[in-house]
Amino acid sequence: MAALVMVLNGPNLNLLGTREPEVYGAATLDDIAAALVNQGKALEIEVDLRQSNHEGHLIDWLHEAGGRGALAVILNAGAYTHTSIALRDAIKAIAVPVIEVHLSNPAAREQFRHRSHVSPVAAGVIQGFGAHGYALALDAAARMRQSDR
Ligand code: CA2
Repeated sequence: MAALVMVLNGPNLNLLGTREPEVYGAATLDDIAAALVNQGKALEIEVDLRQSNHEGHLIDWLHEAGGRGALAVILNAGAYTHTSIALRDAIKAIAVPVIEVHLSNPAAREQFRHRSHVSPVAAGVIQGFGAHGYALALDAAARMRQSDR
């Protein structure tokens, strides 16, 4: 059975590819999803990509990933990264490694983006590589599975 990786995206990421391409790139979330599904086939990983503008949806999906025994969650929590203790608690509550991804490099941006509530409970962080960061994260998830064997 193929391992499951859930790719969860937070607020405003539905707008990817339509505004601020100089910051977030030209790829849409559909482009990213198609590339990840394709990459996942080669790795025997089922990729389930979702986006919500609502914090509670992201929390429910993290719980779902835990319940389904996902191999990993790739999480770009958008601005909730910098504000949400509830997301941090949800990540801590599940026995699934969470790989934090950001398209931009928040550390090189405004001060309020420097704090992440996700990073201290994440398995690792990939930021600043645009849409390619998701591919790097899926590769990292696949390598986690190999190191379990
Ligand atoms: O760089 C990232 O991936 C971020 O998670 C993106 C968030 C931002 O608040 C984080 O600090 C870093 C914002 C996502 C907004 O997405 C848009 C996409 C296109 C146009 C406008 C917003």
